Amino acid sequence: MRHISFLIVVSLFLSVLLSAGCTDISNSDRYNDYNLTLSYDGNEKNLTLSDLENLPSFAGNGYLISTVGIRYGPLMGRGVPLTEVVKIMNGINESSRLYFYGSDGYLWVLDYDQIHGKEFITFDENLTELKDQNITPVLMYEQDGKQITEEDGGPVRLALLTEKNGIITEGSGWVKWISRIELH
Ligand SMILES: Nc1nc2c(c(=O)[nH]1)N[C@H]1C(S)=C(S)[C@@H](COP(=O)(O)O)O[C@H]1N2
Ligand SMILES: [Mo]
Repeated sequence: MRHISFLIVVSLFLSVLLSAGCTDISNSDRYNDYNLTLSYDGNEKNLTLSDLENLPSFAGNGYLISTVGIRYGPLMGRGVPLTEVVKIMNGINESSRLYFYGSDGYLWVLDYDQIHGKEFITFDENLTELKDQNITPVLMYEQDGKQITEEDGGPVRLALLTEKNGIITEGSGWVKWISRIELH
């Protein structure tokens, strides 16, 4: 009897240890195994999270509103400007579009002007539309100084950042869990 309870205690202890270990491993795996595919002119190039972190970055303010009016932010984001990403894809022209895919299959498309930060719909905090705001769209890998949580769309999320604060952008462009970008 003593042996049996000892075994139960040991196996309980082991299973707690293992499951704790697994959560840690699977969480950091999401970042270590992260792979972004760039598809352009018949080529495919894969980038890791550290590849992205080693590219030129932009840090700025982010603030989004969902279609049902939920606000996320204000936040500080850092990421690779899309103008840097398209350099890796051998550049773009005025009829180019970028297709951003989330790992859940979500798709959002930006045209040439938007890749350069123009023609986004923006609002102030009273939701009055603001014209001609400069946006810097980035592949965001850091939010408020930390890696982005899975819930917030990490490891990498498309973010519409601004130098000024208090500028609200539409949430639909903030593609979570970016896994693939195609140039069309
Ligand atoms: N991958 C992915 N990204 C996404 C979405 C999605 O369904 N999948 N929803 C978008 C929309 S419509 C909004 S408003 C914001 C916030 O959505 P949430 O409230 O579902 O987080 O994320 C955007 N990014
Ligand atoms: Mo939305």
